[in-house]
Amino acid sequence: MALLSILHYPDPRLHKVAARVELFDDALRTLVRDMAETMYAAPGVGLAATQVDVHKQVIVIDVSETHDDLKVLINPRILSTAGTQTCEEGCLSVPGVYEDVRRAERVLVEAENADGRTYAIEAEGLLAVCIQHEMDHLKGKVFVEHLSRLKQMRIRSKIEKDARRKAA
Ligand code: K1U
Ligand code: ZN
Repeated sequence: MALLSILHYPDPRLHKVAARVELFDDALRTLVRDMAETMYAAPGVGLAATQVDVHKQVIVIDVSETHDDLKVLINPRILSTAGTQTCEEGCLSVPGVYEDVRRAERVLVEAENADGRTYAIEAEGLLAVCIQHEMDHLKGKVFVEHLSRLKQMRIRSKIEKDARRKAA
């Protein structure tokens, strides 16, 4: 297994649109294992392949406290949504930034697992938020892009300031 490097906003590679997975082979299963290891080590509750510079529709999520409920979503598609919720989100690609984002409260999602079997997940609460956040990554969208222009400008200045401080 291997820890993968996570791209940091505003890296333009975070805006690439991920391609559908057509081949469910050992290379895909290795990617899934490495992504899960990277997510748990970060630590985080989700990770999209885009964030590790692999532009395929692959997501790993585990919102359990015990790290024993890994969900693998390949080629995810939302079948239906209900309600709205506002939840504070973070992102491993935007370290140190936490902001409220409004999303659907419940989602019904269909996806393939690492063996290519199609299954459905009905999610609510943090799992629903996390699925929507990670699906945004696959479309090239980072959560800060849900915020106002002013907030985005403040976040960019904070990131630039942090980078200057780190380089000094
Ligand atoms: O996409 C990512 O960068 C992962 C992100 C997922 C997420 C979290 C919260 C709301 C929406 C999406 C994270 O995992 S950020 C880190 C985090 O939330 C966390 C870290 C350790 C323990 C619990 C949560
Ligand atoms: Zn993220």
